[in-house]
Amino acid sequence: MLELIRNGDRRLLAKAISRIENGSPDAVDLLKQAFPLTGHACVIGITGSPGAGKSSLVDRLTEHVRRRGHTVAVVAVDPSSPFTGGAILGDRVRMQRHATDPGAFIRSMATRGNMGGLSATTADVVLLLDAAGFDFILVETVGVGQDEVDIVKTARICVVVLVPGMGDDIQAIKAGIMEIGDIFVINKSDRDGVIKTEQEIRAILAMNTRADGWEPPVVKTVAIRDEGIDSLFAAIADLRQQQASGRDPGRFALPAAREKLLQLSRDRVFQEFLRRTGFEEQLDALAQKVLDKSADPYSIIDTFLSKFGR
Ligand SMILES: Nc1nc2c(ncn2[C@@H]2O[C@H](COP(=O)(O)OP(=O)(O)O)[C@@H](O)[C@H]2O)c(=O)[nH]1
Ligand SMILES: [Mg+2]
Repeated sequence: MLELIRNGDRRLLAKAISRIENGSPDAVDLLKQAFPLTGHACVIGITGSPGAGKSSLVDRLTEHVRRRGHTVAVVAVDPSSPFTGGAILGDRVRMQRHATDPGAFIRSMATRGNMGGLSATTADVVLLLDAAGFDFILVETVGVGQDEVDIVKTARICVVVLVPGMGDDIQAIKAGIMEIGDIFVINKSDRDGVIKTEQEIRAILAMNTRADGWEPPVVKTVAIRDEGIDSLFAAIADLRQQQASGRDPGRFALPAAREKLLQLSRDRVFQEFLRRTGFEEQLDALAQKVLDKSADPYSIIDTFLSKFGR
């Protein structure tokens, strides 16, 4: 299957991604095979508030990267994204043109029902896309919530998209998102307040220096007019070059690998617990006992854990 995917079978790729999303057991085998083949792709996370213009930028970047002859995969984890059907028709039509391009692959993630959590699933999908041979992988996420931050941390380069006149928003998101941004974009720079927003961003950035010496640039874009995309791409290229020469795997690589192992062990031990003890089948009866107060939940778990340990 992996061989065919690497040879460009997009339908099979889409199917494999669904299997990863559904937590299907054969997905694990595929990921095992895919893992040694990863490391080629430039994985870029693009995050920011809903409506900031992430999808528009992703669309322009896709175009830009394709023009340079690179292949690109887009993963949208934004429930309001055009790819997931949440946006206006015009946006969806606009992205459609990439659908017929064999060098571009666009996929939206199901935001519910992922076994091991959304960020873990997204990381596995990115792993597969990397092994599939894409030069660039763009991951669009809404910049709210821990899941989103975790997703972006699996990217090698993080682009934070802001818009003019969002002073309060910057304050609100700076705790989570500002520290993970490698490149800041002020999109909708056709609007008022660009200078003030840039000052605000720079003020926040000035408060901490990074261990890797990188100084996050602030790039102004107007996605709807295709303005500033060259500068954004140049900033990405700069950071890539620094990363390549430094041989460092990224600020979040080690914590992400640790988290991955913890997550997998939690999932696997839990699955094994359910399988060995028959806990799930008895769940209703047990819940009733708790309601009747004929048993407390702690003692119930103790009983099952002792079964599990034998
Ligand atoms: N004025 C202006 N509108 C923009 C710009 N970029 C995107 N938009 C519009 O902003 C809206 C939200 O864009 P979208 O890309 O869907 O944002 P997302 O939710 O962050 O993915 C759409 O109506 C876009 O056409 C821009 O640079 N200037
Ligand atoms: Mg979007």
